[in-house]
Amino acid sequence: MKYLQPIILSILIFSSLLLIPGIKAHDGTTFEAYTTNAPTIDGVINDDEWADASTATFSIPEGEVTIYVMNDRRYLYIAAKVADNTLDEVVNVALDILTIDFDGRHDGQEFNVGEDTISIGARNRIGDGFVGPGLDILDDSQIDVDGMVSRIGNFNHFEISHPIDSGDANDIAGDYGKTIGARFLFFDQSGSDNAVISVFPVGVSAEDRSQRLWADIVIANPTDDDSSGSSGGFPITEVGIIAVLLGWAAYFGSIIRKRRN
Ligand SMILES: [Ca+2]
Ligand SMILES: [Ca+2]
Ligand SMILES: [Ca+2]
Ligand SMILES: [Ca+2]
Repeated sequence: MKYLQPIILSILIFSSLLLIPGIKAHDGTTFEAYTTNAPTIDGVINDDEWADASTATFSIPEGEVTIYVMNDRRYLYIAAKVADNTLDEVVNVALDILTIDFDGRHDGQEFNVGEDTISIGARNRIGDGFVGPGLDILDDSQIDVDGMVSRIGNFNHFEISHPIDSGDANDIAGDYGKTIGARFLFFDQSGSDNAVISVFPVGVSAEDRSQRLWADIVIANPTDDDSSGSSGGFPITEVGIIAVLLGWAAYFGSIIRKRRN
């Protein structure tokens, strides 16, 4: 059985390589931002409401795209300001769409069965789907997406929200501090002869299933105090008990004084 030893050894080395975090190399972009102010999902990216977000800017054929990512205690918020000369909305023929595909397991492997994908398109068509058994995208039975898009100047503004943990097996199951892989797909079908799909991170393809070079989203830890229950100093109940005790002390004090007189 001596010949088995090199085989077992190489299996051990290979599996330990798989466990080294550095191996699941994503592209190096990390979005991580907490906000205490939930943005209004109305298809208008106001600088104020997205001031806390992590951003990335890159070029597409028609100009620039800026991506915004942040989370609060319940939701992941994503927005994109996309240079585009039209907001196309011919249903099923020419739609401008923002799609985000997730690597929920953050394994950097393949975009595979069960993984989460969300989208917001022209006419405010929202999508919450998953990779089906045939590797096609199917709709979730539980839709956990809110989103809107509008056109401002020469830009399309996409805003979308998705729960950190919806409880749906076909969605990301995030938690504070957890890292999730993501790629952002921008479908632009300006005119019938000019369909473009731009992808972030740059260099990632829309067709390739490999998640190796996707970006990272870290679900940021809350920076605000959870002030429910005991708000700084004395909890309400203790203040109440002290007030009652002082009241009784004053009452007995007055009785004692009366008896002495
Ligand atoms: Ca808004
Ligand atoms: Ca367009
Ligand atoms: Ca869902
Ligand atoms: Ca989903």
